[in-house]
Amino acid sequence: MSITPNTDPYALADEISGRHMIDGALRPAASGAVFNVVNPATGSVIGSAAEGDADDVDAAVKAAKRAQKEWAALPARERGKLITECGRRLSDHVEELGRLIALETGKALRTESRVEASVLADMFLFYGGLASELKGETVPFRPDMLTMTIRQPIGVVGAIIPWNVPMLLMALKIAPALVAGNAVVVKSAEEAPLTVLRVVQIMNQVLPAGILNILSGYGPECGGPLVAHPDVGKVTFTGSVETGRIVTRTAADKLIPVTLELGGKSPMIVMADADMDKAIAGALGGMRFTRQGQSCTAASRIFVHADIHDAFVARLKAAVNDMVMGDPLDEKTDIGTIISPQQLEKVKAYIEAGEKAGGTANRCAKLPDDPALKKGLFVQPVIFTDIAPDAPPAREEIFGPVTCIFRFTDYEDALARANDSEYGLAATIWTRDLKTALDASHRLEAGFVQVNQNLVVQANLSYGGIKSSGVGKEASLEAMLEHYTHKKTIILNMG
Ligand code: TXE
Repeated sequence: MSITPNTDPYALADEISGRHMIDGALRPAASGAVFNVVNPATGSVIGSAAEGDADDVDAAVKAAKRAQKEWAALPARERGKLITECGRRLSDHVEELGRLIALETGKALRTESRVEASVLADMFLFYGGLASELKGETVPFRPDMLTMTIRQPIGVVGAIIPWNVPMLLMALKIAPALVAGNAVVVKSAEEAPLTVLRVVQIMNQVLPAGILNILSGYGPECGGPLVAHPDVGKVTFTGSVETGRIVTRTAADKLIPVTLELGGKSPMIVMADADMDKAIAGALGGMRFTRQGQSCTAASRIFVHADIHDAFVARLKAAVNDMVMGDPLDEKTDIGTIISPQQLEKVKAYIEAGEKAGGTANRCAKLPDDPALKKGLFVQPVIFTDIAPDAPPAREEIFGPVTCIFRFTDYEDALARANDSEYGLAATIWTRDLKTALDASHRLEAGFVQVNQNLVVQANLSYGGIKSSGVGKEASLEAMLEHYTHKKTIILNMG
């Protein structure tokens, strides 16, 4: 049986509203409670989500626990084939999922939402093909002994995801966890519960019931009990540093492992010898203004050599001024909306604080004048110049379309300032000099350093931060082996 794609996002939002996916079936919250899902471009309600609590968590974890043993007993390649089939089915739904996520999160369809939907399937195709890598080793010991290691699944994995790139961030967690033989219970973000529910619904056409469950609900009421549930053996979380700490404390009481992907304040260093065209394109991509800066790897601190600083700023401002803000579903739109009124207030407060601290807020692009969007959560992207390095927008994660540009003359100084952050997720350097590129690659304090380019997450490359940006890696074979299995040592004494 396969679900027919529905590219009318309003009809689809209505169709899948108000339910969790537990044990292979869409069902309402045990309490019957729901909360509204709002289109951030208009402020109108597009549907509802089940408001999960500890009872729903318990039902989902019980279903997962029941189903996991049989799933783990399947030959790994059989599981891999099913996950590959999920990837194929999801690739038939790119347009549908892209439109729904645009409606739900306000990310522009052409520049962001369709892209997220199209890379989603790839994550499942990648991990599906890695099933045969779930292998151990034999260790020479004595001729009458066989000493070996095997990889075993953890059991039930709890995955808590945010709203900024919910489909992809969910896939980074569930694809390796499922291939490794675990069952998963996902807790979606309250701001974006519908598209990920649809993804799980599509996957449940292929997977045995109970292997992949998803709950919607608020953090402390639904995410909290998921982390605390005695039958959840591992938690994987993407979100804020603050919540990451709460999740880790609960996990510590249970002595279970956690993977954390938290925030960032990623630096970009542009040397005087950089290829200006490439650096401008890199800054445009890195700032993620098309996602309203709502990205953990956003290049939110740009250090530009004094020789090229003014030209760089002028070109960057001109490029952002050319971007079109508007209805996320309109193909002409480059930049959509902020996710929620709370986030909008937070972004505005940072802009104000930066101006109070003496920074120059260069507001770029034009706010949409369509009356239908007058309640939309739009904010003009801001490029701060001449801002003090200790002003709040220069140090804290904003998660909005705000970047700070600083001038430097000395490479060592730029490097020290780039590293002067509590975060360490991503960093880029732009130069034609190989020695500087290599030196910076080694010395930049980040989990992911790129030279003269700005790639997004790749399925086969480790991704994750150091310092307050997280614990553990996602993507790649390593994530599946290290974070979703444990290594068992077996010694057979035949003497
Ligand atoms: O994050 P939260 P929010 C950063 C970004 C943003 C800020 C706040 O700076 O402005 O965090 O965003 C669930 N137990 N990032 O409030 O609260 C919650 O329901 C268990 C960076 O959205 O961390 C949601 O599913 N779970 C980040 C998820 O945690 C709890 C992406 C994330 O929400 C919980 C998102 C609890 N007590 C925000 N409380 C990135 N690294 O990309 C909340 N949750």
